[in-house]
Amino acid sequence: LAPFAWDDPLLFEAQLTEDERMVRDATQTYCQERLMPRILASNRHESFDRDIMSEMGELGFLGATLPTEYGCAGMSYVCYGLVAREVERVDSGYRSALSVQSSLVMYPIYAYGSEAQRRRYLPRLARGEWVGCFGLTEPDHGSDPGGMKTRATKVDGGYRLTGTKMWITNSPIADVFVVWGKLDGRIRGFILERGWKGLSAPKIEGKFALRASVTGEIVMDDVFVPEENLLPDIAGLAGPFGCLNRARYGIAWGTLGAAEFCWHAARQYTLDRRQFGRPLAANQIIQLKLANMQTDIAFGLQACLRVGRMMDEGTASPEAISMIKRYASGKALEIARISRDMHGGNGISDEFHVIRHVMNLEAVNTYEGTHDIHALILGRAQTGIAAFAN
Ligand code: TGC
Ligand code: FAD
Repeated sequence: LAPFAWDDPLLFEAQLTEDERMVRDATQTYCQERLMPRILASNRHESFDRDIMSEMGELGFLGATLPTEYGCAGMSYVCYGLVAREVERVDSGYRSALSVQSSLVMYPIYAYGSEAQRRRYLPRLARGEWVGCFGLTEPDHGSDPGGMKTRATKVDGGYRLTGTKMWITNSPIADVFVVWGKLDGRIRGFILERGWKGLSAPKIEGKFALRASVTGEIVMDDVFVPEENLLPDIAGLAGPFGCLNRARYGIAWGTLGAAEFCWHAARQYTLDRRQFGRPLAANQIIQLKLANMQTDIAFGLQACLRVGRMMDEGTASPEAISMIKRYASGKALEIARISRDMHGGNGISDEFHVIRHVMNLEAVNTYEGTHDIHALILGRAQTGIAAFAN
């Protein structure tokens, strides 16, 4: 019989191509050598290191699935997932920066933008020279973005945009803002740039999650947006949701990276720590927890890889993506909380890193569609009844 690898029980590795393993290994080296040493201080002091965007740009992580003619790496969705997993193994905040820039800013400019918009923005965003943000959520409209109040009105040469976006990753440091607002009752996408009159992005202070990621508002007070900065090829909620599909896919992979960190930490800690004269890992209740973590992560990785292959062949549905986003982020939060408990008092110290993952994963379960909203998306798809509608 074949041997059992405790850390790869379903032989996930063997299902990757050599190129995919190379991308994963290079990412892992960068993340462990360059990101891991910075995270403790960044999280403690609630600061995002802007250099990380340039470093990720240099490595080809930003807009990685977009074509090389715009300065992007032209990677597969499976490779993008493998990158997200390694980045979030360190911190969900760093993966947030990657997801927003790639799936929520570069993707809509590529998919819905004019050729001139692609040429102006994509190469700079790919290099990390410019940072982008994505404004959909508003103070009064989170799970129901269709109710947004942000309004555009047509004026000579362009539009005037007024409204407020809330909980926007990277807005305080953004150079480019992809913002969604209603024009004649239809949702449209606009590309705004830092420094425009009437545009500001105050930081939201005091977050207990994603402290190494900067979050803010976007306040638009009658901002003039030239005609050429409207995304021409999309109208309706399908615009922002087309971007969210890709970001949610990356989150599923990423959260399993965070979960793997917490599982491995729990295993090592309980092997090393002795109570009642023997390792904690010698107790049945501890082994049960480790077995659950191992199983949930192994199943989750299989599902992510499957959906990644479907993304690459063009057969992944939004519902399949909802399923893995919900499963992976929910399981990762559960695993992080249990790992925290298994570390005893040390579990609340940031030096063991697990409590940081617990706090981050609380937010990851809320953004990009909450855990329950994804259940309702799946419920609607199998019953034909929208539980969230009037
Ligand atoms: P609904 O009637 O379902 O759909 C309206 C229109 O949108 C289309 N559509 C999609 N298109 C592509 N992909 C999808 N996943 C789509 N889902 C819906 C749909 O076909 C329809 O098109 P059309 O042409 O007929 O108009 O709309 P609804 O308002 O009933 O939707 C309800 C619900 C719950 C599904 C939806 O609103 C939802 O998913 N809410 C969650 C909101 C959310 O995810 N916000 C994310 C904000 S961004 C963020 O959190 C970034 S964090 C990033 C980080 O830091 O990593
Ligand atoms: P609500 O929609 O008010 O939900 C509150 C609770 O009610 C949740 O438990 C939800 O599941 C539940 N609920 C809502 N509707 C229903 C229903 N019909 N049936 C049953 N339960 C329901 N947004 C952006 O646009 N861009 C970003 O870059 C971005 N970054 C973010 C970064 C962080 C750190 C955070 C925390 C959020 C970010 N968001 C961003 C916003 C995020 O997408 C929203 O917080 C999320 O969509 C939930 O919306 P809400 O906070 O308004 O919660």
